[in-house]
Amino acid sequence: FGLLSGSFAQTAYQPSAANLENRKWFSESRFGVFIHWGVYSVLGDGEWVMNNKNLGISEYGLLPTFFNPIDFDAKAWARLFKDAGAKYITFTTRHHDGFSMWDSKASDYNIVKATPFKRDIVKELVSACREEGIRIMFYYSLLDWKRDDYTPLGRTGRGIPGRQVEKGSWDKYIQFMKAQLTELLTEYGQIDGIWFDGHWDKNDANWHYDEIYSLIHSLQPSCLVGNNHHLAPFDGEDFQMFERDLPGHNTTGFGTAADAVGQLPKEVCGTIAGSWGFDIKDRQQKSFKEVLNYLVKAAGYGSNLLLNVGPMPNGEIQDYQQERLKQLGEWLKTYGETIYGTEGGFVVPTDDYALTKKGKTVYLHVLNTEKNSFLIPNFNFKVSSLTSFDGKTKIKYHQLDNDVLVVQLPEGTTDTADLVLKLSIK
Ligand code: JFZ
Repeated sequence: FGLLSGSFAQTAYQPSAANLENRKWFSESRFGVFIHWGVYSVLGDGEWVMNNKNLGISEYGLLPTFFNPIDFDAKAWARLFKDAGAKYITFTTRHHDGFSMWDSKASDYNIVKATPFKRDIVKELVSACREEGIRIMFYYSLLDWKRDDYTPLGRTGRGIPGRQVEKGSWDKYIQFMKAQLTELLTEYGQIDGIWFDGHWDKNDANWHYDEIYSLIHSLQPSCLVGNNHHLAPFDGEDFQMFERDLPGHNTTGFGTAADAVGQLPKEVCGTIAGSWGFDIKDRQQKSFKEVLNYLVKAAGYGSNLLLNVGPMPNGEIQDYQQERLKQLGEWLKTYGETIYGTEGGFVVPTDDYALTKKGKTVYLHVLNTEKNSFLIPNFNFKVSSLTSFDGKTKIKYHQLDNDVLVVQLPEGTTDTADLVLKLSIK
């Protein structure tokens, strides 16, 4: 009877109808753009630079005084994301450095009060994206490297010079987060999700998720709560995220989420560059084929992809990152029906293929065209035809008794970023 404890407690979260409706929208949207942008971007050394380089409170505190992104154009960003085919963005409203990218009443360490720029970036971005029909989610860090009331210190942030610790003030910190979340959820219109991060800094802390999650759901019932804790979903969460990993994989080694793929809508996040925040020695730039495979494999798992850009301190997004987004958008113009609103997860993707499905049509994404024939196990549908994506060319296949589908690629198949085939099933 041990199984009947915990999640079956009377207080278990019951998502509202509006929330369930929004989960459906989220699952169908399949592609969002993640944006890591903050005062750390000035140094061009990733978003962890404060911690990695042990910058003191007063030293790091100089960054806001020269954060002045004169080329920031929210409308240009929103058009770029729209053209990329993204359905939503997730923006870092406050990362681990504790700096708020909006005009926060709860903290003066913010974009309007502490920078020469003085513009509410969250506000500009939200209204520009909304105009393009792109929905908004907010990344919000639970972990804070600056505040005195973030105490006791967690795994990170211990070596930061000048850091004060105000004993016994944890409740004050929780109240502070609630005040900020209330601002974000009352002053910026409809917000479709809050993306928490930093739990892993203090795995055993009492984060008061019951209060925080219910605050969010009471302010905006449709707002989806997710948390990058790398564990099985907690009560009150609406989607499950997988950082730098496809569902069920654990290459980061951060947690046990790999063993705990749940039933909630899924989202995989990853980068175009090697890092999340702008890195001037950016030497791990992904090719179009790599980012496209990411999107296609995520869809093959029944998951969204949240693909990250790290804008520069001048407010522009690096050319090659813009180019990747545009390439995805071009591709999606033709092949969007194989991604948006599809089902995945019925056949586990491999490096060779990923499958998605809509009604009686199964889309076979061939990721490796070097093999001219390959086997797809656990294919439980009876096939009535297999053709090229445009339906014009018939492709050879046969089905074995043990649910193995054998596909034979036509001779002369050349390497494209993703060869898409179409199966009609009975
Ligand atoms: C987190 C952030 O630290 C990172 O800066 C970025 O925002 C990313 C999307 O999320 O990455 C993690 C997550 C987990 C751990 C470390 C970094 N961990 O478990 O140690």
